[in-house]
Amino acid sequence: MTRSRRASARPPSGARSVERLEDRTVPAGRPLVYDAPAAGVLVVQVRAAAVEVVGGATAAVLARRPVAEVAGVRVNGNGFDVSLRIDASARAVPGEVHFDGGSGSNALLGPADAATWRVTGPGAGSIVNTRPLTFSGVEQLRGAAGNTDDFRFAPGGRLAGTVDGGPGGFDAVALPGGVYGRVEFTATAPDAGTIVRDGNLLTYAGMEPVTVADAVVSDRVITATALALRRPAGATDRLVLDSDTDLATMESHEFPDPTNSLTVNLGSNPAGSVDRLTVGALGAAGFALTVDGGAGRDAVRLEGDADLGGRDLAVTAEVIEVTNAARDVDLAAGDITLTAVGDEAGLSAGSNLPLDIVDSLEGDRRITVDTRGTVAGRAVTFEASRVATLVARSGRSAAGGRMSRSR
Ligand SMILES: [Ca+2]
Ligand SMILES: [Ca+2]
Ligand SMILES: [Ca+2]
Repeated sequence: MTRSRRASARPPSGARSVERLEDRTVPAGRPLVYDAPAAGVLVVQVRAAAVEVVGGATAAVLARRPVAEVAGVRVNGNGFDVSLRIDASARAVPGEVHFDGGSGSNALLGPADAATWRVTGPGAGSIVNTRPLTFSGVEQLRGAAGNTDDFRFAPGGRLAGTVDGGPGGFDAVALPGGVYGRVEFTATAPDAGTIVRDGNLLTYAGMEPVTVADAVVSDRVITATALALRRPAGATDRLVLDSDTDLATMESHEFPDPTNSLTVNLGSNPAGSVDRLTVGALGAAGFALTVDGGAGRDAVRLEGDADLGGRDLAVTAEVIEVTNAARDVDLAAGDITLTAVGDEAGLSAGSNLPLDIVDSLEGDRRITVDTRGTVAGRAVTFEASRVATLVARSGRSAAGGRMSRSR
């Protein structure tokens, strides 16, 4: 039961002044405290006007007290590997629900309805919806399936394990605020990856967009495949990296311009595939831009105007294009270095040596610059070359190229 207090009448003249209080609810009972006796999954819920702690596997009621007699719930992991699931009905608990995982490995499993999570310290934070729910000593956060989970990590927010949005629905990671020297984002699956903020590692899974809103970052490094770098519509100081194919290899990643440099690593892709990055119109951008295709075949296309304000532009990929069928492309930067190179190991020389190295090997290292546009820099360097490691089978030697005998 709750009651509200307020001072109603103005005090008579000369009487002691009485301050008018806001309406407030005051839980009438005392906290329901449950210390886990063993590892396992626990659930906090409200059933039949009672607050319950039940076993996740057995649904056995472990603790129960009428709602009217409860002022907050505290579940202690008590040193065990305990996970706590918050049933949506727990919003009817009077007062605060707190889960202290303690020294064990602990997961907090969110409610089935929409939840906004705030992680403000190491393994600590809250779910802020209609009822406050706080947690500490927690290693894993997991949202429910098919809902909206919004995870917000403050600059000091850390998690030793994984933050998982859960299957389906629309779940997001946001990293609002903060000033960082270096932020590294690595996509490991369409909905999973890592974010390292000055050494603070965050591992995520089951997410749709990832946004790093409002953070000030000097050097930003992003490792992900098959994507486009562009400005959101109407924006002049924000960027979006996202997949440019139906077969998404990462989720959308939006962030403010870094103050010093942006590095995009396309990473290693398997033989027969091509990592493709399209760089749209960046307009005025005051950061150095480095794109490195990494291992595997890579194609980078610069198809919009960009002025890096005297900072350098460097692109390394097998195929580099500065072109746009619809318009001129004007690039301005400090040093501009476009390098179309790539090692290709294990190419069989067969039994017909010497190879025609020019025709066979150089055809797919290419830099294309549309002459309608301009490429203006302090030093502009284009290099296209290929290094092949030939594998001879019968002791013959290759003419040209680099040779190794691996079998
Ligand atoms: Ca713990
Ligand atoms: Ca979810
Ligand atoms: Ca690659």
